[in-house]
Amino acid sequence: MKRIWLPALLAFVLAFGSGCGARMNPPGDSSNEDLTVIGMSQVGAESDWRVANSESMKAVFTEEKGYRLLFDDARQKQENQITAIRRFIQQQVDYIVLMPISESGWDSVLQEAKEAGIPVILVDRMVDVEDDSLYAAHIGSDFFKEGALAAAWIENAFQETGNAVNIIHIQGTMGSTAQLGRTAALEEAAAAHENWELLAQLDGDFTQAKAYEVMVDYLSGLPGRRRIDVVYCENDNIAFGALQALEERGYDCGREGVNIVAFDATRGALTECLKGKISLAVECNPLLGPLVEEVIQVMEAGGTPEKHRYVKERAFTREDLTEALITNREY
Ligand code: GZL
Ligand code: ZN
Repeated sequence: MKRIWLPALLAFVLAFGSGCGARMNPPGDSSNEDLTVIGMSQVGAESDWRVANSESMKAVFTEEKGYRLLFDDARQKQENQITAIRRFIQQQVDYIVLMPISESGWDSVLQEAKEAGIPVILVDRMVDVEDDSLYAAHIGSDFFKEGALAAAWIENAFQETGNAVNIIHIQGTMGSTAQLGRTAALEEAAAAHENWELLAQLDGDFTQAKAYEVMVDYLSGLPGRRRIDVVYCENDNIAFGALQALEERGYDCGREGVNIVAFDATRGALTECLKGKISLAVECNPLLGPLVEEVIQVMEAGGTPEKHRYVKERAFTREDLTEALITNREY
């Protein structure tokens, strides 16, 4: 037993003994120290979008391009992200890249990163902090705008009928910027259209399994078949779960039946859209790796990156799609 303490002590001294503020490689990492060390805290792997987002990051931050990427998957728990950030601080990484699962709860750990002199770059969703000097830059989507695209499509699809538009709203991870923005846009549009009926708001947590579960619960709780005009799904994986639950109960999904509106526009959703099962696929771009690298390059050169950068996004209906277009998309 006693033999193991010496190497551990040695590693500890090496890791922390000389760490008086000098940038250094993580303990036990003796490779060439001129790599830019990036501590990356990813939400998890809850959706196709998230997987594409992670792949985009790993494709950019390679050793060949001069980076050492320390990638942590938080498995959908904020406390795991906070633990990872504290570990990155201890390892004295050069940059922390955070894809925050929710907006709240970040002030203290980002303050610790600031005191350690490590810039934080936010990707995808936002954080709600008192002091916005706690992050150097944010790159993501305008989620309210995405929701507004969907609401405009619903308005256009149902304008000729004066009667009720029955909508089921399945939300993403509660408290995440994507959920907050997409929800606000629908609720604002519903308030402006007295004939829009929000039949239910269900928590789908951005996963297919949860969406299927809550949709099955909802449908089996109905006295009988109810006319459902729209199911507003806050991401594609929610749409896949809702579609499965609806079709199992004999609902016809498409322009003449239940109109499924979904966000992300991953290849899977575009395929369902081309088949006519999803009526509207609103794009949310996960390929943010190159934009994060641009921010890091600006900072490496001593510059100040723009505080917020929003990616351009559009929406697709069946008429916009072909097999070739779908095959050629990157995610
Ligand atoms: C949106 C992102 C959301 C996606 C979901 O930018 O935060 O999280 O829409 C993912 O697929 O789970
Ligand atoms: Zn209107």
